[in-house]
Amino acid sequence: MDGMTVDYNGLIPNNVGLNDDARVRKALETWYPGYIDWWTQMGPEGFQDKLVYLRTAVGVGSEGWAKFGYVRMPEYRWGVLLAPEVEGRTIPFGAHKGERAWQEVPGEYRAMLRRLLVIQGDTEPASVEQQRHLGATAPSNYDLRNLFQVNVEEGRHLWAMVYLLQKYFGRDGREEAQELLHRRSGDRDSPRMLGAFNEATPDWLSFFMFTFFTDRDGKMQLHALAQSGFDPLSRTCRFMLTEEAHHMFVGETGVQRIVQRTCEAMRDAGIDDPTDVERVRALGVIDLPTLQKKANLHFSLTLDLFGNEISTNAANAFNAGLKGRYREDRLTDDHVLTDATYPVQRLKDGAIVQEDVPALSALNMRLRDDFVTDANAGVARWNRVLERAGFEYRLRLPHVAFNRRIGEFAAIHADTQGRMLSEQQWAGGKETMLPSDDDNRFIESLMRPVHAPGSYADWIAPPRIGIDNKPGNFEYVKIEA
Ligand code: BYC
Ligand code: FE
Ligand code: FE
Repeated sequence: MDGMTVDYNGLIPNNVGLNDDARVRKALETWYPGYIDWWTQMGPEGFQDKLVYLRTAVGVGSEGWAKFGYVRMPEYRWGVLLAPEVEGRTIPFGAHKGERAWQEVPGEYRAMLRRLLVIQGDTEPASVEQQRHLGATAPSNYDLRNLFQVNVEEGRHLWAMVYLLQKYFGRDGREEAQELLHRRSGDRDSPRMLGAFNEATPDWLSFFMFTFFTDRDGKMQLHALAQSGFDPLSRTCRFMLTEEAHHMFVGETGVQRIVQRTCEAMRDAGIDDPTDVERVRALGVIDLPTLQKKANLHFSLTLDLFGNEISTNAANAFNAGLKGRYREDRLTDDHVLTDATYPVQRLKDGAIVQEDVPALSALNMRLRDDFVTDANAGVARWNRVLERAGFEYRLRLPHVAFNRRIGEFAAIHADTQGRMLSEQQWAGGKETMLPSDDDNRFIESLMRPVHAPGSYADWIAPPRIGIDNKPGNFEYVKIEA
């Protein structure tokens, strides 16, 4: 096998030569029934027996890596896919910079690496659990299919981490792989590891915001891990990123289509003031201030996923050569950073100030800043819809101190502009910045399923083009079959 094509002959499609690796193949085959149990219990509710037009990876090269076809989700071919090996790759950063990339786990960093894999792995099934009820209220057959595509790929991302754990971490790895199937999003006794993955995703606006913001944390973290000196991790993440692009597409275009529909409805009704919430809602579309509040919520929850402003974990992972920066290979500094500083927004004597701190300890913030830049580009594309429709209203990302539970700003209240608020001001003003019960009830009232091919719920515009260039009335999920 050349490593570019995927072997589909065994139970587990792969391009890692599982056929010749009896130990790992057996470990994965032993894990498989538990995975299917988890998928059946915690994966998409309903629709498991329906044919869904899904893409499946058939190769890992940059062109034509996927094929589309109807599959029942439990029969999806989840596989182990690594991007092609780069000949002579060296460790791109940290204390081991320039040494040959590791093909085996460096003993001294075993625990650190295992922790990174487990945290990464834990988020993947968590998101599937969070999204499991959404099929019942999908705004179209097209959106239903996209939800399931994201879900099966997050399932595959779990496989990706489980493969690394089982291949490189022996018994500990097998135990961690079991634990990944046992924790549950939002569970009191055995929750998922990171905060945002224990929140509910109750409606489709939340889903689109989640895939826009939270999957984008996935993108940033995967980029940082794709730089890893541990080559199997790098190759795994590089391939995961090709799938991740679709998740970001689903989120960005989902919100964009909502904005578009709201603008059309306001135009048709002669509404010039988008903040006239009652009138806009009476049209059966989502008003822009509520979209803004949902964005505020999901942005702030996602910022928490970047960890603390100052982090020795992050410095250690970088020094060790395990987790790099976003596009480390395109940066032009020394890639060691022992003498560098980085500006970080901090809380000092009760005020938010920018402070230069040692760059190594600020790596979480650097990645978070790259995330904010990346997210802002998407927000600008939403705003172009508003601009074209002739509205002055703009969506914007809130200040990083707003609504935080991790890091320095967890200790204070701030508004979306970063102005500090007293407990009382926060309690009084919260509902103007975050979705209120009333807002959530309104969104919920719109969540009625539209499953007929080519039809769309009234609050969302159809996509410009179909998946795999299919026509508008294509039946992506065969509801009757
Ligand atoms: N919730 O030194 P610090 C994705 C803990 S998303 C709970 O700042 P560090 C996806 C932290 O664990 C990408 N606990 O931490 C998206 C630490 O605990 P210990 C997921 C938190 O390590 C959508 C302590 O606080 N991948 O793929 O620098 C759908 C000290 O903090 C949180 C990764 O995250 C939190 N939010 O940074 C599907 C990559 N934040 O060890 C999938 C791997 C911090 O002292 N993970 N803590 O007990 C990492 O690189 C790092 O673990 C983190 C945290 C960036 C998450
Ligand atoms: Fe993922
Ligand atoms: Fe994703």
